[in-house]
Amino acid sequence: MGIKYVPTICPYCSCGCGIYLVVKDGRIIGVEPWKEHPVNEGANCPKGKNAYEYIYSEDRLKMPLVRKNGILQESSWDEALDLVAANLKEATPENFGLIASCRNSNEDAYVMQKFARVVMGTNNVEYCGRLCHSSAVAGLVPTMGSGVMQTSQPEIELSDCIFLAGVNIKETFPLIARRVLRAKAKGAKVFYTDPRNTATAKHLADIHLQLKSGTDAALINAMMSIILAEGLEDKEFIASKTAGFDELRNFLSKVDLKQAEEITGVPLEKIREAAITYAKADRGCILYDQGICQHTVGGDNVKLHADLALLCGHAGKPGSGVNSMRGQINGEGSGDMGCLCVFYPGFKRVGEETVKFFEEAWGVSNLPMKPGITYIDQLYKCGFLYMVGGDPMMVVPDVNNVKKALQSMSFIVVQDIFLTEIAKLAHVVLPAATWVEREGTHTFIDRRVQKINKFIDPPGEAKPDWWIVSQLAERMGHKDKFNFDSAGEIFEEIRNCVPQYKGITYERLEKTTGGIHWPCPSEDHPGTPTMFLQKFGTPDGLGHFQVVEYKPPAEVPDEEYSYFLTTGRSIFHYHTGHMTRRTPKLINEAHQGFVEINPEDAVKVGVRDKDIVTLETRRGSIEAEVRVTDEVQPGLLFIPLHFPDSCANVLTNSALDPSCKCAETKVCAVKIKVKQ
Ligand SMILES: Nc1nc2c(c(=O)[nH]1)N[C@H]1C(S)=C(S)[C@@H](COP(=O)(O)OP(=O)(O)OC[C@H]3O[C@@H](n4cnc5c(=O)[nH]c(N)nc54)[C@H](O)[C@@H]3O)O[C@H]1N2
Ligand SMILES: Nc1nc2c(c(=O)[nH]1)N[C@H]1C(S)=C(S)[C@@H](COP(=O)(O)OP(=O)(O)OC[C@H]3O[C@@H](n4cnc5c(=O)[nH]c(N)nc54)[C@H](O)[C@@H]3O)O[C@H]1N2
Ligand code: SF4
Ligand SMILES: [Mo]
Repeated sequence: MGIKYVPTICPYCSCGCGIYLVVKDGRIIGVEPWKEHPVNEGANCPKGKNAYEYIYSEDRLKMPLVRKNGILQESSWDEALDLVAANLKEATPENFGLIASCRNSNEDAYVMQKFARVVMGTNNVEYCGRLCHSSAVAGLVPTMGSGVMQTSQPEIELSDCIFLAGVNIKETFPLIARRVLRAKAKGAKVFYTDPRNTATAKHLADIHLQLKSGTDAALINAMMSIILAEGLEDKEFIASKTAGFDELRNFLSKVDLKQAEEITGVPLEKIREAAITYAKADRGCILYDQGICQHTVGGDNVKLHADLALLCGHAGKPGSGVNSMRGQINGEGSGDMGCLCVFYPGFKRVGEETVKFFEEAWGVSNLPMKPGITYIDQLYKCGFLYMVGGDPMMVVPDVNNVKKALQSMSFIVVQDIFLTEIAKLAHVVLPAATWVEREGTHTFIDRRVQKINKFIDPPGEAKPDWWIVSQLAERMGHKDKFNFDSAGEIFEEIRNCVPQYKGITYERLEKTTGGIHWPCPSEDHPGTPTMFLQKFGTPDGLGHFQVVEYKPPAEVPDEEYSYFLTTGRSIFHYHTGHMTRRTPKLINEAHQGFVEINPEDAVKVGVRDKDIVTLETRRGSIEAEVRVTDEVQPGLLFIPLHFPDSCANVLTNSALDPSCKCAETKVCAVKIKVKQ
């Protein structure tokens, strides 16, 4: 057999870049650029350039594992699935939880939630979007009617003022950073909020508002108050397209700008410059991410950014809006498919009408009517857990406590491609096929649905996620509702239940490079790159202003824990690092955990580059290598979340945002000392 160049999509972040994989004798041997792909036009970040290597890692799971005499041992599929089915039959709708994966295709995710609802009779089905973009729903549904990205990636280039709110885009969405650079080349101004002086601050921002951790609300209220004082609000837009302005104006008239300067630590002149630049822009575009979300006030922060856009009329046009940057390859799709405890597929909220719709669509009765419990609650409250492609032993705050909760569960089944930290605690581990070892669709950041084809075989007996869960459903007496022979059959069922996907077919996707943006109501509809062109998605079609006061984080430094700690990402690694740490070129760039500390603080603590320090919070302690850098401001430390040996989430605070149950992983108080 000769060499084939197979077009596909990068498996990591939600940009959805095209790549060619070079395949020889059924094995991938390289990555080549795909120049015609509209998302990235042949460019890729280091992860995309090395996209496939992890799938050939020696330690890929190849057979199911069953715990016998305390040890996980290889078994047949029949033995493993019978055991899981027998255990799950003991669970009740209240004490069973299923956490689906952002690695799942839409087809996988759809079958997962159907399993939870039809077979287990529960809405306890979630995915990692809860730790990530749940605040988009809490903040954008009341203000604009939907938590999705509002403009498409290419349209960002049309903007003349881009506000990067808590998104280190240069490292986390490198191919969108390229769009920002192109907009800048045409004259756009870029401002950026982040307590760290990141690559984004250095390479993209014209104005860096280097605020203190967790003070975004004070900053945005100050910006809005300046815009009103200068008379720069968009009066016509406010009058015709919004509601609730008078309450907001009253509240803003009392904002004390000097106090805002003190709270945020940002000079007032800089706040003023950013506010005026944004207000005067023709198309202001807010791109936001975890820097404003992972807080006890994440939902409130999102509301405030929506207020700012409404005040200046920056929504409902290409290259504008308040854009939630869902980060995972299927971060949008797993939510669209209903892997959320309050939403059935198509964001149909749990309730009588929705249940009636799905009972008819699926030909079943008694679907659960009561909202389920969220990701972190499932870990603490359920006795039976089905964990698919994700690792709460690394990504959920206060890992020491998570471990205790998991160890006290009656039964855990993990479905992954590697023996992850949570898999090590499981009773049964099921081996999954990766993204190019099965067929399916994914929905990327700008609601762009793209199809990924199978072109290599999975190792050993690894199987597609949808196949595994369908087999389980069959063993639990529901074969007729899970009788799927292919991903294509599942997609047809999705099209029937999810109106936003109605007009998207496999055939259309095969013919379209770069996919189709939902909503796409019919097969002759071109898809919808920009949301809210005519009106907002709220019941009355108006944008609704919200009044939000600044509240400090749940935990701030004191005498004993005297530094702020924040956590996040590096360009070379992906979350748990289970995939990127198995990629030689990426692990060479960053091979172990580290803590960033400002040069002034390094002198105070008495540490130098590469020293090992102990970091301690009220939850636990870890060791990490020191990196002395001006990327963090004095008083702030930063740790990436990618390394189990210096696990950031041993330290983080499990305080939750009451509006969406997202955890405050962006700020807590920490102590640093030289390792004894
Ligand atoms: N390389 C890489 N890329 C990724 C991922 C990855 O793991 N690795 N993950 C993907 C996913 S799922 C997601 S959700 C996105 C996340 O993308 P980002 O949100 O960009 O990633 P983070 O590094 O978590 O956080 C962004 C910034 O928030 C800042 N920050 C901390 N506290 C505050 C605050 O109080 N206010 C403000 N304004 N900023 C603050 C941090 O200093 C950090 O630089 O990335 C996606 N892309
Ligand atoms: N402290 C702190 N914590 C955080 C964050 C933070 O910024 N700071 N960010 C949060 C955010 S935004 C997110 S999105 C989460 C991410 O949290 P997770 O989703 O748990 O992290 P990933 O590394 O993306 O997990 C992917 C898993 O899927 C497996 N996998 C890969 N392909 C497949 C497949 O085809 N099928 C199956 N079944 N498994 C597969 C991988 O081996 C890996 O275990 O972390 C959250 N936690
Ligand atoms: S930007 Fe995202 S999708 Fe594009 S190559 Fe990098 S990781 Fe892959
Ligand atoms: Mo995320």
